[in-house]
Amino acid sequence: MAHPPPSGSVVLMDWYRSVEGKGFFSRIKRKEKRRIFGLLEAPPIPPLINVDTVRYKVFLSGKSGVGKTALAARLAGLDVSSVHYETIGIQTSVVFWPVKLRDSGQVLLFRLHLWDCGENALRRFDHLLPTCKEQLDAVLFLFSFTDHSSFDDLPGQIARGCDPSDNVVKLVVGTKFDLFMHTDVTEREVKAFQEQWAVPVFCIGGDACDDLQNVAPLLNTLAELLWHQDCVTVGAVPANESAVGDTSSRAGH
Ligand SMILES: Nc1nc2c(ncn2[C@@H]2O[C@H](COP(=O)(O)OP(=O)(O)OP(=O)(O)O)[C@@H](O)[C@H]2O)c(=O)[nH]1
Ligand SMILES: [Mg+2]
Repeated sequence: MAHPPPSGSVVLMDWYRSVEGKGFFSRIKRKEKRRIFGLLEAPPIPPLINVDTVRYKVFLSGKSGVGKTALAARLAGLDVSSVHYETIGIQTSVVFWPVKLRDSGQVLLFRLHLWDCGENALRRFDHLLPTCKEQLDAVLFLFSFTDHSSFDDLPGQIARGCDPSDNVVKLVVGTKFDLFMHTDVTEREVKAFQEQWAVPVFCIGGDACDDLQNVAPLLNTLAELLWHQDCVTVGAVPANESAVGDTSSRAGH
């Protein structure tokens, strides 16, 4: 994977708060909550508005109970179950997320197809992981702040989840950040991991109310990395044009 570009260098991170941004986000909302989109559905965009839709497949990886299904629900703006129901196969969902590119001012509608597979099902059925990895664009590697073994497992997860030569975008998400009384992973460890692996790390937790600002840093960064990766693939920007160091600013969101 190419080095991640500095945060906010490709997409406008706060655009969703602007008057123009709110107009676009109203297309993915209904009565102030996010709309649920089926696999064949898309937000209604009037024909005169010039917006391209770009499609990506995103896989959620992590130990059972780490919070993959909860994260998928959070990203889609849905309620999160407070009970752990093991996901018994592959569950997919669609998240639409508009962004504005910094350089061209073009608005892109990201269609993120999230693939969430129960970890125990993955171990039981060998064909599931290859299916999840087929034509994959990005992986969200999850660990839980309340379970150090899930953090220790990250390098193994990254090795299993993608091949070194692929162009898959990688992002790490630390869940249960709200359970600080039970935290088992220190910020110093997270920072050291970020520096060693040059992968952005996001901290997630708390009420999953459908507030865009809860998910905007993660979804904007995911969109930014996916778009940058595509530009590198077609040769529009050099692979290592940008710095790696900026990733540290992302932890703590
Ligand atoms: N407090 C808190 N609880 C969380 C968070 N994320 C997930 N949980 C809880 O953790 C439990 C497990 O979450 P799931 O999303 O079902 O776990 P999973 O990774 O999908 O597990 P499998 O489907 O078995 O692989 C549930 O009770 C969630 O409510 C979080 O950020 N904070
Ligand atoms: Mg699950």
